[in-house]
Amino acid sequence: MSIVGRDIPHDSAAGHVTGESLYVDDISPARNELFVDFYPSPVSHGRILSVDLAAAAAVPGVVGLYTASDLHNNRFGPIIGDELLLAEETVVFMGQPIVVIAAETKAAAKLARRLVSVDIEELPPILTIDEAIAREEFIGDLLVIKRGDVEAGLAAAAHVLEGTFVSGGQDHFYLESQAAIAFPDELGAIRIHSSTQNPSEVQHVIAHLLGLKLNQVVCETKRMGGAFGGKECQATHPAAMASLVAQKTGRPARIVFNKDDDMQVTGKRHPFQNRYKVGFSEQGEITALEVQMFSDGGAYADLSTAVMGRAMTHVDNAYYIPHARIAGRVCRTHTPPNTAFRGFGGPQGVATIESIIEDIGVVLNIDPLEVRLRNCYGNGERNSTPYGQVVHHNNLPVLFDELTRRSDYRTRREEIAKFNDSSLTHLKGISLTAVKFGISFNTRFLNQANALVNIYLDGTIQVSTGATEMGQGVNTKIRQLVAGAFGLEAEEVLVMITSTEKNNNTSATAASSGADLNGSAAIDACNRLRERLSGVAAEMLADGDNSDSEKIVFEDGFVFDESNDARRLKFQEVVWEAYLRRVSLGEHGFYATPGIDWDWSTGTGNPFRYFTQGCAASEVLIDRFTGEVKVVRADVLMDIGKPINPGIDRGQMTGAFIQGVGWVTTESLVYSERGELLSHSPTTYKIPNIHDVPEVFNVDYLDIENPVNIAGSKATGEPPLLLAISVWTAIKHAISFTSGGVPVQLMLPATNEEIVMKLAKYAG
Ligand code: LUZ
Ligand code: MOS
Repeated sequence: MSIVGRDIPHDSAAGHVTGESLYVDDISPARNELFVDFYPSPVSHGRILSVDLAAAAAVPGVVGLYTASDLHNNRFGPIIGDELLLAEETVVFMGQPIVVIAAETKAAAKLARRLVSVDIEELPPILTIDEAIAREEFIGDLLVIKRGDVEAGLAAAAHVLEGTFVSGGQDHFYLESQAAIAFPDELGAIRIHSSTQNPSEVQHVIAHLLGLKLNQVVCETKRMGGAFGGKECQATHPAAMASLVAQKTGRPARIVFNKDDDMQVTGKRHPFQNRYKVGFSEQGEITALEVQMFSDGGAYADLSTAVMGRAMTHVDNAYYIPHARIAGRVCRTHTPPNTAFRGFGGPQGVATIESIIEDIGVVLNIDPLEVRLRNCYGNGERNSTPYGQVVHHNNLPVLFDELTRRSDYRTRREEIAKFNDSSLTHLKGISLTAVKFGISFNTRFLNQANALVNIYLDGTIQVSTGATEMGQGVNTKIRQLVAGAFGLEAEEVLVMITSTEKNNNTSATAASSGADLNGSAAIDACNRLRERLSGVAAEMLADGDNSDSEKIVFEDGFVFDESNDARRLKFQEVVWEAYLRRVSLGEHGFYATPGIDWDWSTGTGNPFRYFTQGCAASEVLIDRFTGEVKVVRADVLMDIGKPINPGIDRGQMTGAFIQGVGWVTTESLVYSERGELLSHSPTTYKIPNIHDVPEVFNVDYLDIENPVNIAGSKATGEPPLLLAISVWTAIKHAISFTSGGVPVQLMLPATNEEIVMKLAKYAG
């Protein structure tokens, strides 16, 4: 049986548990190494009048203090290039770095940070989406996707519902904070080890800011202790600070953000405010949808316009909408630039339509599941998205049907109505929602990857790709794919450290596409190696006769002719013979996702290679007096193709769902009126723990081959997070028992406080 599709353990599972796995801050200190810290802006918006570094410079052990003028370039950014590494005349968010500090010890750096004196004239900050809209402070262009005639669709509808969906941000809360260590190399070069999803971008940004050529900067990434999108772009800042110090001092320099700094100065998931008008029939069939989406981009563009694009292409979710106008605008505020976060705008789009559907159910007094089924994308008809991509191989109808049955949804919904009638202390709610997540970067050129596969003389293999391991198991999947290509056990293959030295111009490990892209590139290399080895093996097996390399198979560590498997060569023997014959045992592979295109000038295209789909049914129990929520049961069912490693995908489904539960319930970012993040540690920012895992939690997948992706698999990193929206809609369902037939306007996250306030409001 092939190693592909088998449940082997994560290649670092043991190391994660024993502590042997190395993270950036575990790398033994180099002789001469410096600690790097920075002075953060104490205000959200202001004009810098003067910077006085004398007192900080006098601290024993302080080696250097650097400001914007010490950089070759200060301006960068992944899409728009509007970002400054170090503030110049103005500061635009609280925590914005102004001075980089290099010191012999952490204590000296800390003291210097206290003694830096920056005189700032405080200016009024824009801290909310509403203020930004009022002042017309936007980032990028107005984005529009439209189909059909929305006005006519609304006019013809039996019902029109208007409302606003509001969601808050979310901190990535990776266990390993942002971290990097920079080593000066000969001839001005820099070698950097960074906790980044995007080594090539770290390379690019450092070269640009320090005035180096790209070939003078090498970025390596062994692994991250979680990332979740937070290290797709924002790992560059600490890496650049450490590199600046390495360049200026000629000494190794390490920076590791502490948790409070990390939470206060890095961007989050984008808050959204989506204003909508939806038209629907008496039976709940959606005829038209108009949505104006606003996101809080923070002070700089970062990836905000791409995040908005994904939000806009996901607001349809599982549902066919004949007439649609979807507009998106990124607002500029004086908060840290918001960034990629697992789902990348998708959750904010999907939550909007799922909320709308919940409300349609309330207005029509029917089960929202009936509304979902009535509007679900079809097969062969009613299956084109508002942006024109057809949903092929649509498994949503099967998923809805199967999960409704497996979760016993209908019976439980009836029981919940009875329970709510009789309980004076508690309310229950249940909801079954779906996800259809588009797989591919919505920026076309990012959908490429390369790989290096080297076979050694003992028959073992090293593979290197641009994929970065953040705990998600991409290395294990690539290991299985490569081992499978040669009929070997996983142990014969090692996935090596990610480095820009081996794989050039790589994309971030992001958009759930790490294994798809890099696994495909690795297999491309393996295919050519196998062809060459087949030629050698055919000659070895032919004993002077004509050889047929087409018939050579690699299985269980052996190489043989499928028409005559009596004679089997050990893989290692063939490798050795190839070496003696001077046949190359190394190969470079490449993959570019075919068939994708996108055009913002029309808001149309086929941005996604395929869709990962799923459904979840969640039941909540709410304490009427405290607003406390418990998810008592959740059932998750997904189409994830043929998993390369079912256990790892199950882990992704489980973890993403729970991370989503945090987003929709407890993870509330609280700011002061000056824009200071007050909830910047685990004591004030509540992520889910083991007690928040549903008592009954069924996670499963349909075993359906995906014809358009590597080994028939589908991406699983982000899509399951969006299924936690069923917990939030279940809360809406519970509260709707008290709202007297009126749709429940609920903030996301639905914190205990939010729930209590809504219950109080409806109680009068
Ligand atoms: N990053 C990106 C992403 O640059 N483009 C995307 O479409 C995307 N999607 C999800 C996560 N990261
Ligand atoms: Mo991402 S949100 O870095 O896939």
